[in-house]
Amino acid sequence: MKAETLPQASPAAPAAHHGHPHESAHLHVSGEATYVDDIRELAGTVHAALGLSTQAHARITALGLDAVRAMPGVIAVFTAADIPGSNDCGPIIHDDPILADGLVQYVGQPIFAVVAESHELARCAARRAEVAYEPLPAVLDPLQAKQQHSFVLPPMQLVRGDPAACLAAAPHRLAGRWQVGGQEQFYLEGQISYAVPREDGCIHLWCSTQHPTEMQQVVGHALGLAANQVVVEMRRMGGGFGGKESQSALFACVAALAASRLRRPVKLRPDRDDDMMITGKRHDFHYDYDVGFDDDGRILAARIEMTARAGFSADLSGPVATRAICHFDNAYYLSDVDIRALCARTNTQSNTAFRGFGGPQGAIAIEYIIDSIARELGRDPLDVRKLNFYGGEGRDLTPYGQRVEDNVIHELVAELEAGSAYRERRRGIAAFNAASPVLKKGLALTPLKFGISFNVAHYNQAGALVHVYTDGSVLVNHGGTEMGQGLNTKVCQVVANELGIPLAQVRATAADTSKVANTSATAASTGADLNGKAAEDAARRIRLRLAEFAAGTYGGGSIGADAVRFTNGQVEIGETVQPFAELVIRAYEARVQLWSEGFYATPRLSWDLSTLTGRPFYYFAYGAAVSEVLVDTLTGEWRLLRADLLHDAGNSINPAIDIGQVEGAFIQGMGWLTMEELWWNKDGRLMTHAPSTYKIPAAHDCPAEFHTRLFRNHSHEDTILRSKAVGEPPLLLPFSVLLAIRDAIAAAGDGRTNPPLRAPATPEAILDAVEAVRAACGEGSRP
Ligand code: MTE
Ligand code: LUZ
Ligand code: MOS
Repeated sequence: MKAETLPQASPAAPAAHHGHPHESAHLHVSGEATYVDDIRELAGTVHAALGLSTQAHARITALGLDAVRAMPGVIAVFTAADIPGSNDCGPIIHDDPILADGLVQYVGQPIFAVVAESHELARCAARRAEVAYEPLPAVLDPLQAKQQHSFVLPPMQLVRGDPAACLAAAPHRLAGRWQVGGQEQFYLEGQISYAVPREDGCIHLWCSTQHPTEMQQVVGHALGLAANQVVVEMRRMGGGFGGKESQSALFACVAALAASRLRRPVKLRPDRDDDMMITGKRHDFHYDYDVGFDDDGRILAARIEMTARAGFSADLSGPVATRAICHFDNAYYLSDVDIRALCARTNTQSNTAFRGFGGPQGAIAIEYIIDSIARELGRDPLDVRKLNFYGGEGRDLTPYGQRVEDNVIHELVAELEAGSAYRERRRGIAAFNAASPVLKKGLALTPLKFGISFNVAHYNQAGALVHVYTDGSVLVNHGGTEMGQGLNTKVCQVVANELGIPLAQVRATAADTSKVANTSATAASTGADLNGKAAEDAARRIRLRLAEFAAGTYGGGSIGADAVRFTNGQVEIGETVQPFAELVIRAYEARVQLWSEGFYATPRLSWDLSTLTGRPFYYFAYGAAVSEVLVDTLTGEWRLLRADLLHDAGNSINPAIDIGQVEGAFIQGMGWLTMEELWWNKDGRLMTHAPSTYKIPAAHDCPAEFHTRLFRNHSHEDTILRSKAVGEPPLLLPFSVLLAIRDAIAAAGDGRTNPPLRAPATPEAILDAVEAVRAACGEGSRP
């Protein structure tokens, strides 16, 4: 694989804007990194397993647990009746039972928990339950739910201008239906919670979660404890990808319930199959669209209704649908639009956050539409895209009323178009296809614009705690969680940069609700933006105190605190230079406070949920990708031959980590759009619940030619060190893979016929589309 990886920064390199290794890289590769299941178990630890519903929708008429209790090694069985507080772990709307109470709403829903001496014994015992059900009608298809007006939330709608009149007046119209599938988060470390009872009814919980504060709250509510009785600690996750934003809650509550009832440490670690059967995934989306455009392909009006599979409860479906609505525009100015989103209630897992959080599902719809417009008009899709970009007179207002003030999509796409030799390769591919009846190549360039901030304004805050010890070493704690994305590395870089000391002198500790309170989920890509700023604030307070002390002590009365410089581990006070550690010890002796808290709240945000208008995002991140594929039109198999990615991470805090995020998101999004397929049987049982039946991309799916670069940019806003969030936006880059496959399929016909290619574009979907194109173009186009 050819990848332009940046040379790794030496430890002596400046802390910020250099590709320092991930703070735990040496622990990851040696197996020493401690995940929750690696924490040495306390004496008396017992293990829980969950008993799951086998029915999609039913009343429980009898819950026979005697055989479970009778199993050797079983210590206790708990049901909803044992929960002293509220039987609910829903993040926003309280419709998520911890354990089903009389009613089951999907196959896989936990009904009871069994605690035994070992993990294996608990799992075996759980299967001995005899549950009698009275079946109820189950809805397994979101479009059927829509027909029945069965939603978990009221429909949402955003209208601007006069889309109906503009559609009627448009010279060209294109209407259709389309769909993209859901996606399992497939974190390598599954869900896990380990709860330990502490004195006076308190609980200490190690939980693999992106949201320690919410775990603290739901455990408190379930057990009837005050927040100050529950401590949640999270050193690192083996991936979260949104799947541990809210849905770590059920496991946290069950482990804590059992620990508090038994007064013993309890670990709950579902295996992969149970994890996939229980937890929600990315929402699959179903679209009905109607667009009007002119002869060049400029969109004059658009109407879209998006139906998302919410599953049996609301979970985060509301904010996911809102983000989908606010990303239907992607990088394009849409003057007259009608955008609707429906959260369909189905008797399946409750869908939740997944990298992009509805943004990808919103934006891919307009990309599919533009791709269709271009083929309809016989133009290169890139030209139609450029024509519709934000920019120019009066073309910078999003449908939700936020002005696009930091637009770089024109420059970014121009750079990628030239750097990837898009036009030459387009010609080469046309020549290849003319001579190749079975194997067809396809090419696509897709842009992205992604809004950064939680679309719930009050989540956009963070806190941090920085300790400077008397040897000059520094410990930072902040409200964010590490899931492999490099957040701790970046926060350490920020603190080192602020104090002017080598990165090696700064260490980050586990997220801990007893150190920084009332944290937000590490989500919406805001981890570094929020916690970096909070940590910078804390470090700055210490630096200012040190500067004042240094000026007073060494400045001879002539140097102000603001003239004291902190660089390279030294402190310069005019002509006097003190090693940082030396100044620290002197300051300690002078009784200067050497630790501080810090806080940050994102400015300039406003959002009116009733009208879906305001300024929900602090800024936008941009990017674009070119993908080239080779499709076998007889088997539906395909390969990604080359990908060129150009992504805007602002003035990146850590270019090496950010390139890793861009490449990872690209391949993960490619999996979503081309390989990963969720399939429920007619009884509503998810049949793709293990790696044996659910295919995620692997190393060999990376293209042989893989060029990833960061776009040279500075954030327009006062973001942390002028960087931009990078966690989720590049998940939109692989739109180019799907549309390159569609381009190749179109070449199997007359090139002007739009292949009806659904996502995921599995070989079956590809063959269906090839057949449809060939049928539409007549027998003549057969090889
Ligand atoms: N990268 C890794 N390695 N593991 C993850 O679980 N989650 C993604 C992204 N990158 C994830 C990841 C998601 S969904 C989000 S929202 C962001 O990281 C969260 O971290 P950040 O805000 O610190 O970027
Ligand atoms: N909004 C958002 C949210 O944009 N991203 C998120 O991850 C999120 N999570 C919870 C609530 N709103
Ligand atoms: Mo990411 S889906 O916001 O956890």
